[in-house]
Amino acid sequence: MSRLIVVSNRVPLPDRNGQPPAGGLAVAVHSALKANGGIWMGWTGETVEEEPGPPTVREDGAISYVLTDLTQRDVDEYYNGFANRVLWPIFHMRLDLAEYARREMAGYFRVNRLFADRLVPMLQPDDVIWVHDYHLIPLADELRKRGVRNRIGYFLHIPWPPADILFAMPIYDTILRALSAYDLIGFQTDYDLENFIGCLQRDGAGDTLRAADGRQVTIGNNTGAGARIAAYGREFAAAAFPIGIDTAGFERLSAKVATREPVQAMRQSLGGRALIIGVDRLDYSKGIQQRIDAYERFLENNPADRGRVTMLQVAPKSRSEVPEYKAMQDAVATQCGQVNGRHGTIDWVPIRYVNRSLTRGLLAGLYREARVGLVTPLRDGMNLVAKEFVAAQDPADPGVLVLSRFAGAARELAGGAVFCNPYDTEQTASAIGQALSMPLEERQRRWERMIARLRDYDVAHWCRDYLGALRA
Ligand code: GDG
Repeated sequence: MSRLIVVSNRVPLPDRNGQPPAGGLAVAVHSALKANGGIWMGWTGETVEEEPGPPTVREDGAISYVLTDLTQRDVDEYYNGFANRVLWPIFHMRLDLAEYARREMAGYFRVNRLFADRLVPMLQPDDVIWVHDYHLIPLADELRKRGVRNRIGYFLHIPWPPADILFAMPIYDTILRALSAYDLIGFQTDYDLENFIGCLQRDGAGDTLRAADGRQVTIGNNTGAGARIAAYGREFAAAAFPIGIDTAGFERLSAKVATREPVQAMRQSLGGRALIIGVDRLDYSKGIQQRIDAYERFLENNPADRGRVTMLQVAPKSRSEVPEYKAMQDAVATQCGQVNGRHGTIDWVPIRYVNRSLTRGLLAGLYREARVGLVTPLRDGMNLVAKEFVAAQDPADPGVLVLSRFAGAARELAGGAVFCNPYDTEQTASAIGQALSMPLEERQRRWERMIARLRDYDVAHWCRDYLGALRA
């Protein structure tokens, strides 16, 4: 079988023993690369003063890791600029936070050209190329301009917005058109796929939108939803591939660490109180502030529960060079302090806030300790925390997932999670109450529905499905 070439902004490098970093995507893609050999290319995460020299290549068996440096200007314009101050907010429907700068747009395309220039000399004619995420949308188009005719697939990890949102972005049409250079575009859910097709239709590409085999374009029911599309003079496929986690691995990990010291210490410190847990990169899309408001409302509405619950919010810093993220960091810290000041007593702290990263093992143990997992993004491509929380539960006494209906994961976890609307403080507060008082039998029934899905469609399955469709 042909080699696989993976391109993403950052590359999860294996450790000295060749083990990929823990985390579903890295493990699954690593094993796909190992199977037929290949390359994983991306940015080192380092910046250099002058134009970056040739990429660093690290060989590990059949896999070559190819890493390129970027200049500070590249990082400011491509990464902190257009990717994280335009594409990220727009795709998460935050028009109010998008900051357009022509210079940054130009930098975004310049770095994509740099990636293309680096990649072309390494390619063999039958290599299959898989590009990841919003940082690299124009890459296939740049490769085509350099004569590359290989199969090229793209997977978008974040949501695709409706036309009225996308069209507010200058050069939205260039972005839309660039995607037609791929052979397969993967989205997290059928809702994203629908939005994407809606954008093509509204952009006038709809005249040529039809199934390539003459059938109507069809979008099905999430997994398996797909369409063949002819637009902008090219034919390509687009489909939903909801990303999973390493379910079995996470189940084992959480059971193992449950008896370890840090998790035991946490249990002891709770003194019998029910734990409510939230885990997110500190990002405005995750609805952390709305969640804390809802928790406070829950405390106000249920005086008897004060002193009987503890919320733990883990929120490692993220993208701290982007102003909106820096501001949010201060806002969340202030908000936690205010809730604790208003409701705390001499022997009870309502919210424990950890503004740094914990180890994966500890997280797995804490999820298992929790009675409620609060996952309340305002918009999220998938949200792996929701899936990890479910996989970490003790089958004999599972906790309850309270999940925003605006997370991609809501598509698969319907029937198991308690849904909430994070914009509705009162409703989210009652969802917390419902989760805390849910009888064991109902908790088990809901959990079994969710875990069955997660075991069946794990990250390895997702990876096979995507690559199967791309190679087909
Ligand atoms: C993007 C899309 C999509 C978090 N805190 C710690 C920690 N984490 C880990 C979680 C989880 C991962 O980070 C976060 O994944 P999410 O899916 O929740 O969110 P994004 O980072 O925004 O990811 C998202 C995803 O891509 C995959 O396609 O689901 O929608 O936005 O695995 O456990 N890990 C450790 N310590 C922490 O403190 N070790």
